[in-house]
Amino acid sequence: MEEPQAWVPTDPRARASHDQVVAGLKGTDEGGAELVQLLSPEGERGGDPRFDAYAADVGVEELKGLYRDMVLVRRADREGNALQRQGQLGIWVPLLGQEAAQIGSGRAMRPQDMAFPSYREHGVAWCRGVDPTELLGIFRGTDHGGWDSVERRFHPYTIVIGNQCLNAAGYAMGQRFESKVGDPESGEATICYFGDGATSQGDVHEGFVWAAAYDAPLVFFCQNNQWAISVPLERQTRVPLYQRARGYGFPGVRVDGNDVLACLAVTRWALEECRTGNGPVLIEAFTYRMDSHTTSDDASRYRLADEVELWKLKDPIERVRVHLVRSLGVEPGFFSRVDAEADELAVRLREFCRSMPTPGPERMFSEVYAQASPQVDAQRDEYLAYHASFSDGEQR
Ligand SMILES: Cc1ncc(C[n+]2csc(CCOP(=O)(O)OP(=O)(O)O)c2C)c(N)n1
Ligand SMILES: [Mg+2]
Repeated sequence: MEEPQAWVPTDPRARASHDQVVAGLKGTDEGGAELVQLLSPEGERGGDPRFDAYAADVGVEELKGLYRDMVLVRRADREGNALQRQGQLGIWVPLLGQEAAQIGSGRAMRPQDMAFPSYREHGVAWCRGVDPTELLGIFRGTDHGGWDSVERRFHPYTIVIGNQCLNAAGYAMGQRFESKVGDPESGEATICYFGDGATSQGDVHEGFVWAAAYDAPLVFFCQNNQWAISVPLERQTRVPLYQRARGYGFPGVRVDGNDVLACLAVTRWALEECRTGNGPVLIEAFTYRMDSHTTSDDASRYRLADEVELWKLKDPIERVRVHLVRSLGVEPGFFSRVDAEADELAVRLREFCRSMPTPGPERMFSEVYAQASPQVDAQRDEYLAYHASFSDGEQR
């Protein structure tokens, strides 16, 4: 009698290969000897001779502020996920696990600095004063992000992988050409966010080359969350990503991306370098995406649960909470108040999302250009006439 055959998926992407599993595990190492860390996963404060000065002013109140930022941003993120599951959003891109990288670097910016995000930077948006409700339209498919990118100094989200590195390089070159670089107080700098997978894109390479050739005041902030959807870090590079900067002629630093204090200090240093004319700089924030790539992805198909469990022990929020309680004697009342604030934010987000108006068919034409365009106006009129031609008047 024949042995029953094991079920083999016809689509090879349906199951992680042996190589992928091994590569995924290798991607979870500790970050190496050069990792900059000021707060250990156990909540113990360490030191770093190069970067200590950049966190010296962070006392208990400032640390409480960073903790609050991370808790609120995580809550907004979890609500985004839930709203997608409830059918209120088309998709959500979770930041779970990357709160420290985003809040630390986001709070390092000065008002005059400019930021170019990818699509996962909800924490950086928060630091730039973009309310989480303003992100919802992107994921509900009703707008491309409602904020004024010039006023907030925060560019629209970029979905095309790595493309924002070119936009940021051009912007930072402009800052240099317009002599906005040099003064340690009023000088300007730009920060550009991208992922580990993006480093394999030509746009990122070109951004590195142009920024270096023109001494642009640009901090390249790579959140290495170990995965580019189902592709592990080992498929992107043979050397740690921060070491790539050397080949372009500028410094690269690897920071513990789950350590908000270290991310704040290293990014302050990098922005100062850029502001005073010593840019560009590459920061690799060594972190982990604890959720799936998006709500359309199922990470359990390509990575082991053990890996996620390992990274939960390095949770960026928990280590700050432990430090605040054990070393700085912060009372439980503070944590309850932050939790209550997170609950209020969640209610506000849900109510806002459910009451968002559905735009009419003219909406997709109304903000293509800043000024009226006869071509777009003609396309709009034709489209509206087509809609009006349905006898039941329904928009299709
Ligand atoms: C130019 C381009 N190619 C492919 C995609 C599809 N895509 C979306 S996200 C992604 C992976 C990006 O990984 P990474 O840069 O590590 O960022 P992460 O999502 O992990 O933050 C890919 C390939 C895209 N959006 N743009
Ligand atoms: Mg990634």
